Amino acid sequence: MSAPDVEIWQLRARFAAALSAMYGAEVPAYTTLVEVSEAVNRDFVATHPDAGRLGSIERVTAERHGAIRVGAPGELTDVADLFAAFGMYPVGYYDLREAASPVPVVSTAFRPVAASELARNPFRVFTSMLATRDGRFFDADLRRRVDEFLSRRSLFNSELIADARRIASDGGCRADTAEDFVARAAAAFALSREPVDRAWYAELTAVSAVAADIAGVPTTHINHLTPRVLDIDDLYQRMSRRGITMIDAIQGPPRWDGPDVLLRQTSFRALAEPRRFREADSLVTEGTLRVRFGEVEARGVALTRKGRERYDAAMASADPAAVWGDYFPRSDDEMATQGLAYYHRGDPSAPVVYEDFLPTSAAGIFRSNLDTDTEAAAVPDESGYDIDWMAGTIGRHIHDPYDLYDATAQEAPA
Ligand code: OOG
Ligand code: NI
Repeated sequence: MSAPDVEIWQLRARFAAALSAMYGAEVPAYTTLVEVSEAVNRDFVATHPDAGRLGSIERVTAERHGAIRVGAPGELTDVADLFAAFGMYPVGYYDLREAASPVPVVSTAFRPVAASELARNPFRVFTSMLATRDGRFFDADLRRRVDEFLSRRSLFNSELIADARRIASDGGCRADTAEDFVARAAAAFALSREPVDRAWYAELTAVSAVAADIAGVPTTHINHLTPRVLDIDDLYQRMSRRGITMIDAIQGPPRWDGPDVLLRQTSFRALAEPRRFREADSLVTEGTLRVRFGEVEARGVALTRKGRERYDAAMASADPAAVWGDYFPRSDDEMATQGLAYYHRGDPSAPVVYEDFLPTSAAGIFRSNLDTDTEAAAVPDESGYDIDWMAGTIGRHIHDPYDLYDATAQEAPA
């Protein structure tokens, strides 16, 4: 085809906006969170002359990440094909089964990989797949029944995926098809009105609330959509003052007066949402589920491998805030000199922003919003899940975040 009217990045921006509008209609507390985030950012910019050091206020205000969860390898492959039409590619492999309190999923994040694309629109989606092959969480009988349930559903229709593949290879689409394509893509993540099978959902919940959220229902949905703020401590206090109960702590590095690194996140639990249930006698009743929540994040400078080792060591301390200054210098100059963080062309006034996630925070965010824990059985893990398994399954290279930061650091700021 001739040059597309609507480019991939414009489709990505529209997709992010469509999901935001849809999620706001589904979860009203999200709209409150976005409003408070915008107020925090406005006030921060007004009082901090260097507020733009981690990104323009336009980018930060428009910035969101989403989280979705799927059940089967084929579903993950469809997600990869769909997101490629928005210029979002898999970056990083996160194994949340390895967390101190395990969650039975393996994950990646779909996002733009080039700094210039991130600058145009940085939308990213943390995507998790249920680890049904891992015998520590699913015995053979349950695994068989979950896989059978999953094989009967179809999260994305084949026309949508075929259109996505075409758009990805054409680098965009015609103006008259863009709106419809974005609307159909967003609709695939809407909360289903189909009744939930009460007994099946309850059986899965007993094993893992995440398993129920993923495989207890016939479709997938946005689990959360996260705005970015420039001062997450301020956000936390403002939300608490509005009577919204936040989780106990901000996840990730502590607040301090030196350069912010990586990612700090916090969340609140969404209110019960109305859902319809199919009971044992086939009657449909009204009920509620509390699964979805609101999350917010603040991003800092990306750490090098050496910086990340420091980070992990500091976080392993009983009180990271108390010892942070023993691990990290107080200025970007020193961070750059010691090779702890990425800066564009070595210029300490030009941090490279961290664009990825943190497995410990991710596991913490997952779990803080669940009612029940998952017990892992003491059997060997024979699932074979790892980054190579995932890459082979979806038929795509999974980018190493460090390779991307190395490349970005060679470039002038976008
Ligand atoms: C994903 C949790 C991970 C984050 O921001 O670390 C995540 C989920 O709950 O599905 O979104
Ligand atoms: Ni998240």
